[in-house]
Amino acid sequence: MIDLSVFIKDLKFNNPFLNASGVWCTTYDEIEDILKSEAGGVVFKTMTLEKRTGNPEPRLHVEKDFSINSMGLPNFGVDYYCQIVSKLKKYKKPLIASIAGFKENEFYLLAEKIKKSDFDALEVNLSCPNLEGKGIFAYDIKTSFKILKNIRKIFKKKLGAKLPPYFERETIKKISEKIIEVKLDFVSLINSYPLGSKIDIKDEKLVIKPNQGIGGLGGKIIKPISIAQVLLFNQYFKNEIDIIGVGGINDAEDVYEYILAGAKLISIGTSLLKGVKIFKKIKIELEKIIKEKKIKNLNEKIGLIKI
Ligand code: RRO
Repeated sequence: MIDLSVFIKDLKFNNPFLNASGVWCTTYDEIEDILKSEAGGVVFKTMTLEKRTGNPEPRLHVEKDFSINSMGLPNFGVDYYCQIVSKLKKYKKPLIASIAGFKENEFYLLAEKIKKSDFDALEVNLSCPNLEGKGIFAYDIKTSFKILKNIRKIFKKKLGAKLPPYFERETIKKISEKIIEVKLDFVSLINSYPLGSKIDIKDEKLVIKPNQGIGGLGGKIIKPISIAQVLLFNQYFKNEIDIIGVGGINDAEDVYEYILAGAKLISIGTSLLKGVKIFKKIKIELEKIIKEKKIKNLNEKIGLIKI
């Protein structure tokens, strides 16, 4: 038996595989499917204070190498998730809440509710690309860190942030330093690339409807973007903050690449759209790689890229 377990501080995951928030994690049944699968834990759909139906359809387009979504945060509202989380404790896997506010104060109200619930960890989603008329919080660094600093005072369990891609090394250095200062436990890198679009030339139409047909880009084609973010953040974190790598993971070679770049856990988004069997496939493949490479534990390879 190969030991795939990993820890974020004292929170144990039997293996490093999670879903990316948003995929297969909105309804009770979907969340339970993930917990019954080979996944090491579950991240819930990003929740808001009130229930939301999200953006108009069509709002998701999937192809072999990419997906474009403009879901617009459909979810049942924080109270629903805080209620069902207690029933899901029996699976004995980490249960991670994901929250997003439209205004600063909403983040604090959400964090207070999560604090009183049975969630094991909280991911603050600062990077939703699909809210009409709203920017991405994470690109407003001052407000983002005010929010994270205040949530850190409220929420004492494992706390992380979901970030978008950044475009300059200096920005990543500055943000990394602030994350260490605020004492986050983890970051998820990255949310979907914010501006993606596709036109179907047959009917000369945009494939998704909301936001001028432009939405978050995910899947295989964003993997190099995400790997570079993980490499840079890991370099600046100096082992103080754990990284969850997200973007274009479809097999165990992708997982291994993220581990070498500096991720401790990985989340699967676009490839999970076809169902939770992906977790078993990736686990079997990863065990094979570990045997072939004759390593004892994945932890010994985190960030150990040769230059
Ligand atoms: O619901 C969405 O439109 C959505 C969210 Br909250 C997110 O964080 N990332 C994404 O690609 N879509």
